[in-house]
Amino acid sequence: MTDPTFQFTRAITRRPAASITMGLRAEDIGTPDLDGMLAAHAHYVATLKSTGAEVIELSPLDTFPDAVFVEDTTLCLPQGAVMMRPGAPSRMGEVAEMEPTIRSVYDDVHRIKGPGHIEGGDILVTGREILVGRSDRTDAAGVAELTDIVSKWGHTVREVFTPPGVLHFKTDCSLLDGETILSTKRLDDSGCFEGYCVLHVAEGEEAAANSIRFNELVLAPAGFPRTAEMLRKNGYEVVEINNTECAKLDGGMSCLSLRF
Ligand code: CIR
Repeated sequence: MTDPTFQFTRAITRRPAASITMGLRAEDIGTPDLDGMLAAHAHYVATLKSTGAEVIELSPLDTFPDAVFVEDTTLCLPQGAVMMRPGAPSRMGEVAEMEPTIRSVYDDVHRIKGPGHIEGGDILVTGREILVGRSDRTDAAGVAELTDIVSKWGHTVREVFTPPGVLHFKTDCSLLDGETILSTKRLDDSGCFEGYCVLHVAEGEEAAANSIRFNELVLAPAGFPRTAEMLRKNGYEVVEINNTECAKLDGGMSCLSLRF
């Protein structure tokens, strides 16, 4: 039987636009280089495809500098999809840009209407529940509206908290299989993963926590060798992808695709 938390037949990505230099960032650590980002993005897409999945590759959207981070626009579940309502005002319009593609692949599509906000980066779907991290981008009203929608599909939502100063819940964690989570120690210390099997990223390699399990592979950001080795020792097949340019905009592996 397939496990919908990490076995996927499709993904949606969007190529980075020249306006990526204007993307949001918590701290300025340098302007992202478009060519470097395009090369890493191509490797990312090729890796998803190498597992046999179909990847719908959307065109760059110059009007929305952060549109490459498609994960924040939609929650994709086996039963249907939910269009998000980003907490970042400059990202709101990305949702309408994504909706026609989502409607072309899903029959049941809902929208977070507001007034709350919620971004896909704050949502971790595990084998037993949906964890939603309140953050600067996701508020209680957004979590409540999502809960109303997905509980009709039989899902349980648990509200948790993203550590202060961390952009999204999944900036600090990822799902390795239905029951196993890769997490920073600081997030795990909050107690939100009680009952799960948790693997910690190596100390000083916190940015490696934003990885993704996609079919037989774990896509991990390059440059975190101790975490990659730990994952391999635990039996995971790891592909390391250059994330230097996306990291300048607080982005990582999960942000770059919708997977279903
Ligand atoms: C932002 O601040 O919204 C973008 N620069 C980065 C979004 C990363 N998305 C994600 O973690 N899901």
